[in-house]
Amino acid sequence: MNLSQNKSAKKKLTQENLTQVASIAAIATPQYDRENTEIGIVHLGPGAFHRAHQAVYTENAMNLSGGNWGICGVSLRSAIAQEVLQQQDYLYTLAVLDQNTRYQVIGSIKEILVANKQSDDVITRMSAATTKLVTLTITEKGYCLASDGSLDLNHEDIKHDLANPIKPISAIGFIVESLKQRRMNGTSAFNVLSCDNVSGNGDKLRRAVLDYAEQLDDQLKTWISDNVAFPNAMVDSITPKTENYTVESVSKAINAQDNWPIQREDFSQWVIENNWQGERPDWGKVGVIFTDDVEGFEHAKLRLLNCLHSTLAYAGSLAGFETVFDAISDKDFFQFISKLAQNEIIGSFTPPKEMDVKVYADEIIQRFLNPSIRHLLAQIAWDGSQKLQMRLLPIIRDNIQLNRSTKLLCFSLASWFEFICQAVKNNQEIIDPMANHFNEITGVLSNDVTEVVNSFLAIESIFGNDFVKNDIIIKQLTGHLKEIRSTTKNQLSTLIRSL
Ligand code: CS2
Repeated sequence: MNLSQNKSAKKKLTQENLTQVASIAAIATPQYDRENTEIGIVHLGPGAFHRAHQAVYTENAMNLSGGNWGICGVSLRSAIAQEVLQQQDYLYTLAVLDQNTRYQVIGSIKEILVANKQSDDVITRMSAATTKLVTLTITEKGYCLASDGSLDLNHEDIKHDLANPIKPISAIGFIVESLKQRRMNGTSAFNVLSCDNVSGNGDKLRRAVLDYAEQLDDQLKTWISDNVAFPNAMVDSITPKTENYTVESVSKAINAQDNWPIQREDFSQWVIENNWQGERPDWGKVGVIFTDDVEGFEHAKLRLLNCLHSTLAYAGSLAGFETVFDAISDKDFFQFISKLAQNEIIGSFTPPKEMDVKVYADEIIQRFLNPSIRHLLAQIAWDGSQKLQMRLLPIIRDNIQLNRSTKLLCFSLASWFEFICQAVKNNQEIIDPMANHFNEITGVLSNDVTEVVNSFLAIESIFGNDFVKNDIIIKQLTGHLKEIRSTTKNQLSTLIRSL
């Protein structure tokens, strides 16, 4: 999205112009007294997904039941969201893309702070007694974990924060510093709710927070452990990034200039582990599921939706497709994706008892076929080194354990290898925290597929140390990589058909 192009003669979407927008019958607007609503939630990472998902559930809960659940979004690095949204009183439009597009102006975000410029303000906000809940979408890499699940004490951000705990830059550093302040001030703790596509996200975050606190103060660690809940949660809604056409079409529909609307599909799901006490918005009344078995939901979502997504992203990009819709509309890709789901993913995990997992998988593939959504494969391809650890590698491991086939899963992994190799060869930008590493590993430019596979599998922070010793996996990966390399872009569908 090029924000500088969005100059228009229209009035801006602001609190003042909200009545005018609300007069357009088809546009939903906040129904609660927004100006007198206090901030009760601090959200770390107020990107598109947060604004399309948790902020919307909170908006709907306040529309229904009120409450002081305004959100303070904390951008950890970039100031863009603050710059753009401040000018529109933090209001923005959600465009729900289905057969007909539905629009809702969201008012739940009331403030955005930028952590690397306003760290004191962030800690003040997080320590305030009015803040009851801290939620996060910081992506996989934000958890700063080592491959054994502990906090990576060698991570640059963590090293920085441990040396400067009152001026942190990482989400973990902010959480611990503000809990420390609350404890000192006699303010009760907040609960922490992770909303990332990370399996066991609450448990992983808890571990990271406690490991960090332990480095500073054992008593603080114990206090956090006794007082803070970190429920696990599964989140789902396909949210393609905002494009210039989104800005134009939304501004036209609401007859006011919205410089950063958000688009997403109609389907949305949020399942939260029911293991916490304390106040929260009336989410249960607006569709959030509270359950004891969040793991089954998490597995189903990460292994079906996200794994299939990444497979489409890498294999689909190699075949020259641009969007999820384009790739899944190809009949060979459709069949391959369905086969991968049925033969190798379903059966690798225990789904929740209320879920018919075959129907769930079919519904996901139907969601990919939504013609109103232009979800770029390039967007999904970001951060593969982190994402695949959550959505692909655990399935391969479980299938090995269960003596099940890993052939198609290895095709997906080999597609990622080739995707990275081609990017390095062609000097294209790789959006991944390990991009520098990929540019440096020797095997990446090799014509010998065995060398390529071994160089990737040797990256312990991604693959641990089991894959590199597994001859069957190595054979499948080298075999697929060879096939991919001896196939032209246009023939990749034919190759996929033969799998
Ligand atoms: C996607 C997800 O970008 C990606 O990696 O797989 O963002 C996906 O769209 C969401 O998890 C859907 O809930």
